[in-house]
Amino acid sequence: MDVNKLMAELEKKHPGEVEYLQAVREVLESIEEVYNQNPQYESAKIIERLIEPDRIFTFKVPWMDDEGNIHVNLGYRVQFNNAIGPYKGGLRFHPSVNLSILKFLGFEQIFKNSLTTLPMGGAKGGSDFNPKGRSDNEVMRFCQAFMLELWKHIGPETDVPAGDIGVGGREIGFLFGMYKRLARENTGVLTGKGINWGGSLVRPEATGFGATYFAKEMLATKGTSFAGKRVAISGFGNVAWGAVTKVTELGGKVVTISGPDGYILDEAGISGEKINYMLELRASNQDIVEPYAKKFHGSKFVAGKRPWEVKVDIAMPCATQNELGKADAEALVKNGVVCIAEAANMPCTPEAIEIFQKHKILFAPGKAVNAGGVATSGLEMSQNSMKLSWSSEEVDARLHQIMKNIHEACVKHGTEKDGYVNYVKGANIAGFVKVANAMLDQGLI
Ligand code: NDP
Ligand code: 2IT
Repeated sequence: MDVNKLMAELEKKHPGEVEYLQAVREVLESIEEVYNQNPQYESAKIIERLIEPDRIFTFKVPWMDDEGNIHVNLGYRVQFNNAIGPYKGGLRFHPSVNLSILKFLGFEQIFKNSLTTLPMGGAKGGSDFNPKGRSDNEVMRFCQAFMLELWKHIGPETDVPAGDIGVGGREIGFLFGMYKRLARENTGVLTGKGINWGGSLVRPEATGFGATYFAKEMLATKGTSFAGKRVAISGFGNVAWGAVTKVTELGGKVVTISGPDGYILDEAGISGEKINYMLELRASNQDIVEPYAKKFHGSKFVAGKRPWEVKVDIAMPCATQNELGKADAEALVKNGVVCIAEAANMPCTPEAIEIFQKHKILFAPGKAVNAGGVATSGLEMSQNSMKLSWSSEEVDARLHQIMKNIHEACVKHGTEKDGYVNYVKGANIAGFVKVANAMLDQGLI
């Protein structure tokens, strides 16, 4: 495989799709060696078949706001690969959403889902709809209009969407209600459902909890743990909330969260009622963290900055892609960081990752660290199929075991000659091999 040649061709076909090209390059560079050792992959053109989505649906979403004004947004579903199971992946509602972002997310989802060991293919979707400042009724009308088109392309054995940025329990409810009405069936076609209508316990917490379990395993390879460690977290959404909760439970002290307006520094640690307040802050739909500093004395708001300048032992980016760049990585390293676990999807730029790896610091990529979210979606699908529900202890125990297994797979495939674990390589190889072999088994389709 010639990575640069493949990338040049891809760039020619999809100029300007920066995030998608970034995600593909990372995977190709990681798997190059394994690919070249297995000529059957090359002769079946596995890479060329894997880097293009199976299909993309694009549609308009017209909806009416509370004042009677009409808006038209764009809706998408990218069905990337279903070699190991039905298409599976979240929906993102954010004004920045475009095809490049959804293709990067759908591509990463293939390998992430493969790592979970559960039968799920890769997909992603969403809209450039901005939920900021919208009422519940507006969000409902938007979700209904979105589903009016999406429902034709999904189904419990075909494609199972879930949440992502801007899509949480409320939105899944509105989407599910409309799907049910259109399809005239009550199936687990979305995950992240409410607990009274087919949802799984622990799904809301799963991404943040899973990320923390994974980071715990990383720290254990160095004989250490969260106890007494200072932790920087970015974002203040679903994933950040889950991570703050579990890190605190394991004895770590979370000193930051952040929003598009800046970050909060709370030297006393974000615990107890402050964690509950994060949910209020998110639900306020205002996109700002500043009110936290007004509510909790002793904490401070740092406007327009990211939390990576704070001296911490562990960093867990939980907001969005490319939110931690070269200068941030340099600052973290200078301040003695020992572990970076990506809880968001692709939050660190390639330049930042290079710095962490050069300094042999524990660093693991989103597709391994945050796989607990989709893994628990997979467990929701299992419970829906059985028409049974498991206790939170049972779901949490399965999630914990899955995260341990993913960590083990990364160590197995990513350990370098000097003993350093390259988790990026490990995750990409372990995720890729299973999908590639499934594609070989199933012939040219
Ligand atoms: P939420 O919508 O609950 O929270 C997203 C957070 O990221 C908010 O704080 C949000 O601020 C911030 N954010 C989003 N876009 C931007 C941007 N362009 N610039 C700055 N900040 C931004 O989403 P989640 O917590 O669910 O998702 C967070 C990350 O975790 C994403 O990368 C997502 O893909 C990933 N993830 C989510 C999973 C899930 O199950 N929910 C599973 C695995 C990964 P605001 O929106 O206010 O701008
Ligand atoms: O990025 C992700 O893995 C998610 N947003 C969760 C996807 C899912 O199907 O639960």
